[in-house]
Amino acid sequence: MGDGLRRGARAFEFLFGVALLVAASACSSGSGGSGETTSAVAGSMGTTTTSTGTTGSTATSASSNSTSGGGGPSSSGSEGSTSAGGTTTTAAASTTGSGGSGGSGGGADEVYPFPANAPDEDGSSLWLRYPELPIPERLAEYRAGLTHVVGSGASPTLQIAEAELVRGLSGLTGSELTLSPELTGAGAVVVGTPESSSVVAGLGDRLAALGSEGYLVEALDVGGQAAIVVAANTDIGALYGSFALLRHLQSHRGLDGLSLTSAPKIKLRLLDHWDNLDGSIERGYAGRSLWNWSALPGTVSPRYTEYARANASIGINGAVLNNVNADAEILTSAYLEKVKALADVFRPYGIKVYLTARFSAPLEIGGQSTADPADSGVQGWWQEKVEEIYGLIPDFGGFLVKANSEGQPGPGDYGRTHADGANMLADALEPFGGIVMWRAFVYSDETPSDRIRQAYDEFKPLDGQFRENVMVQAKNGALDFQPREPFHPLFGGMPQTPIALELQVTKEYLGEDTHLAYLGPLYEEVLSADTYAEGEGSSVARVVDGTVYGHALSAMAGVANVGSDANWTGSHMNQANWYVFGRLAWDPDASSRELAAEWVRQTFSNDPLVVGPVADMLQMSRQALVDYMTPLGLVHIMATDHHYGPGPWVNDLDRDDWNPTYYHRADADGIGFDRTASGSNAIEQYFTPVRDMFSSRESVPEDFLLFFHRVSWQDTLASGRSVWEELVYRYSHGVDQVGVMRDTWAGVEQRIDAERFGEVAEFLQIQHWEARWWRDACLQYFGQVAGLALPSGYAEPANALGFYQGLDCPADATKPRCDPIYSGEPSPAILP
Ligand code: GCV
Repeated sequence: MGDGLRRGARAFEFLFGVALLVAASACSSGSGGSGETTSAVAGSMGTTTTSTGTTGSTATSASSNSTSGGGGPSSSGSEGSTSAGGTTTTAAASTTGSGGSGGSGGGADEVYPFPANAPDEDGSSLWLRYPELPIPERLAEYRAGLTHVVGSGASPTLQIAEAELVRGLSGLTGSELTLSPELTGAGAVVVGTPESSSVVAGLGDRLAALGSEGYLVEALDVGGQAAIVVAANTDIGALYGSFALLRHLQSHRGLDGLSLTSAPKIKLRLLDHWDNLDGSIERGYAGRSLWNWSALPGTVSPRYTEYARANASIGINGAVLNNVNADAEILTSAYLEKVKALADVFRPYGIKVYLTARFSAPLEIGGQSTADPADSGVQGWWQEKVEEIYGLIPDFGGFLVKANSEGQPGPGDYGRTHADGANMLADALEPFGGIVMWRAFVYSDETPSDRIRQAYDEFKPLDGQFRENVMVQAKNGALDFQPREPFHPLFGGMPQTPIALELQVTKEYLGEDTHLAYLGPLYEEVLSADTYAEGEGSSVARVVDGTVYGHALSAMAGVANVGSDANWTGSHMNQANWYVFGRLAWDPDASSRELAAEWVRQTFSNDPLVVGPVADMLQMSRQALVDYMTPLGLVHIMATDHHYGPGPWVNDLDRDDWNPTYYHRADADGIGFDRTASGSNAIEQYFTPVRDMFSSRESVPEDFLLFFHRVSWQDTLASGRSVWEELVYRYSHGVDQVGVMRDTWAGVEQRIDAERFGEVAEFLQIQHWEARWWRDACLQYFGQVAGLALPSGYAEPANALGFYQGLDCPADATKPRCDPIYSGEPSPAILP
């Protein structure tokens, strides 16, 4: 049982629609249960409705008074309604639970006052905000039921848990709670482990299933007094449990029958920082690196603690500190002292540090004449280096390596395989319990027939050759973090090797800091994809968590989106991607929609008129972006280098497979990359029946059509439209969806603070213009290649193709800002 955010509720909404939900949730009110089930009665304003076609072809509209269900993975109901006049809001029938039972709540049957003059916030508190409850009944319940924290302070981690509970509970109840070693009456919140607390020890066998990181949070009678116990086998489990309790309370859920039990399904839940030693961040859009290398180890910024706290709150337990395009200097003694200073800060939060290892380090900083992994001098150098690291950082996690990819050195430089290289490092780390995460993102120096085949072709034959402490780390798709890609065939493809899933949290290809694209649905789509490696049910999640092939090592890594910006992630909405990554790494079966709502509750408000519309808006955002950037399975048609704007016409880069024209292959006859048996046959890397599904024009999901098939412009799709007409429709629809998102956001004005409201509104405005830019540029280009004009019913592109080809932006790739491509309100792309 995870943290209770299951797809079951979502599937239920999908299958039966909102009308049934109203009845169902009315019946189940108060049960909590294993998921957040929500329903709504249509209100008089601002309700957002979502309906979805095939794999996420979403049509959403902000309507005045309707809520409709509809098919598809992103379908959801709304969470609330408003009374006429909009000064108070009421959740008509909302039943929530977060990992077990815990009473009704989360706004159920509660009236939210309009928050007059909510103080401005800069976003630095993330989702760890603990404002006093605005609902008098719930506040009274909390004040009576949460009176003091009981803890032993037996370790730094327990002290952090206790302090967080005191801080959170004091904030939420608006009264200063104390920490005491003993229960002093009703309403105690007891936190600890069997070693630190006799109350927890009394739970006996009930802790057995929690493992080394799980927790149990329960309302119990302790010596005749009502109490809440946060229990775990380990100190870090108790910290995770404390955050789980706070999440529950931040969502304004009841205390009655509270019972939350959860243990992570994935062992290593890591952030990979692509941070350079000069403070820049590759593909970072949130300012400079958090790590101030020149000031470390002497000056230890308080932000490091805040970073660790935020990660611990969502279960992240590791950080790779530096870029995979690695600088060997990080392994010098001077830098290792700095790394140690960070490791010391992170340790009590359960976070281990890892480093990327530049394969040529023995040559560059070690005085060796080679970096050949078969060379005994090189092996000895790595062994000594690893000993030095563990002398400073006894719980060092290990190395992440990018080798023989995009110009990085690697074992291939010496005629050795990836296994030879990984095993040499693994042998050095093994005595200390460290691991190697060897990246599968490789492509050869020669332009291949089909780049997406390469990782599988290169790694599959090595299956069984890696040491036990090596994981192969694959991106979610075989190309490169595109807005939508089919899952990587290496998931399930290497039975004898644990495969770590690498996701990008920073939005290199998805609008960077400005565009709103909540990545929960993308992650969910990948995790739930069935590889059929061992028959039905062999989802990517089950491969990654090790259950399909029985691996003990399991890992999910997210390329971090954090930096020195006050709001951490470059935009307020990008915080949701950090959050959902951590929560899905803990429980890869959780529902992205429910996690969106969970994040909104903590980050903005529990007002149903904020939670429902904003969670719906988040949920639709990624599909909207796919539609206005790369619909129907198009990939990599972004502009060169910065990857921000459109560049489908680019065809003059050094390598053929860097050119967008290589990927879309559009000409007068048709469009798409044939990866079936008549083309590159990349589909052979998938198991049957996935292979057959992708291979057949009849069964390939239209969202992947142009990824796997080359089709004529006149080819007819399920909608009855031709490929060209469907492209025009999807590009236009995506733009208009951003308009819906803008309007939805406008509906929460004054329900949250003005500062964050304004900043999000400004970015949505930019996104609307730039979605139009993407659409107009791509349709001009593809229309010209195909010799086809726009069908009637659509707005004409605002400019000629040459205008878009001549644009030169952004000037600063870390904060992409083009001159407004348009001004005023973008008109609808699909004409009314
Ligand atoms: C760190 C893509 C990015 C690169 C990145 C690379 C990788 O190519 O554009 O910036 O390099 O992926 O994942 O190694």
